[in-house]
Amino acid sequence: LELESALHKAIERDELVLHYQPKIDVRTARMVGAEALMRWRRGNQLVPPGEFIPLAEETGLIVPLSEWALREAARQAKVWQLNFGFSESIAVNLPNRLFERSDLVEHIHQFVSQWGVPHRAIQLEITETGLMKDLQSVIPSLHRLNEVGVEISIDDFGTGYSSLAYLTTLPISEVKIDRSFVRDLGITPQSSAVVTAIIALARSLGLQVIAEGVETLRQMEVLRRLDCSLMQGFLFSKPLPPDELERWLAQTV
Ligand code: G
Ligand code: G
Ligand code: MN
Ligand code: NA
Repeated sequence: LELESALHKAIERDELVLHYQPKIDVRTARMVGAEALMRWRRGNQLVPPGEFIPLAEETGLIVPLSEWALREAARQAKVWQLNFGFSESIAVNLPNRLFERSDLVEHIHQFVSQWGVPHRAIQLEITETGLMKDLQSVIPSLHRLNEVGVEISIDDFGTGYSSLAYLTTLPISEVKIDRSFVRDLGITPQSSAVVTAIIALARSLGLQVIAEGVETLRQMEVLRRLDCSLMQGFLFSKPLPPDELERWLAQTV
């Protein structure tokens, strides 16, 4: 309960921060976008999302928290646009209950207008499991977001048993191969079979495909051989505070 009221105040007290992990195109070794990951600066501690997102979801605080993240990502995109000519998108993780809200598109419109960035400055990640669980209530948002130019990426892909038939009807632009398959690449034949299948599926649907959780050169090489050149992971960079992302930002122009 104490944590809950502290989290409640965290937004107004300006205790939340976004860290950013670059998405890399290994063909050029350049950043092609970044994923925003929330942290809570509590006293001199930096609390990772695993320790407060579940509570936020239970208590409903996830709604103002997510809106804060969207607004902050739009602001950051503008700052990087001005300082570095940044024109890629920042991916924000949203739980399905946000996609179920009919005012999601209006909120995003408000934030990007406020900061004067295009809608495509914001990309949204929804987990495959979340998507499939509430498919019917999430679909209207996906279409409306797609219409205004906000791209949707399916996070943790390969873990959620989604129906191929459904996927082809959804206005999504990217799938992120789940870290668990990437981890076992070059170790178990099953993992490379799954990754090969995901890449083939994504290609045939005209989707962009990115591998997350890339930690070793070996994994990177296997992925390249499978014709997947977009990657994210500790091999390239952990999630960084905004000022430390500058090394990558300076390369995007
Ligand atoms: O950064 P870290 O590895 O601790 O993130 C753990 C999990 O928290 C990840 O699954 C990530 O998607 C999720 N997460 C990080 N930031 C946010 C956020 O802003 N909103 C939501 N809903 N989840 C987030
Ligand atoms: O669920 P989601 O994909 O949003 O999770 C993002 C989380 O994954 C972040 O907390 C981030 O710190 C973590 N992460 C990013 N790169 C790597 C990596 O290479 N290895 C591992 N184990 N975790 C990573
Ligand atoms: Mn994610
Ligand atoms: Na993920």
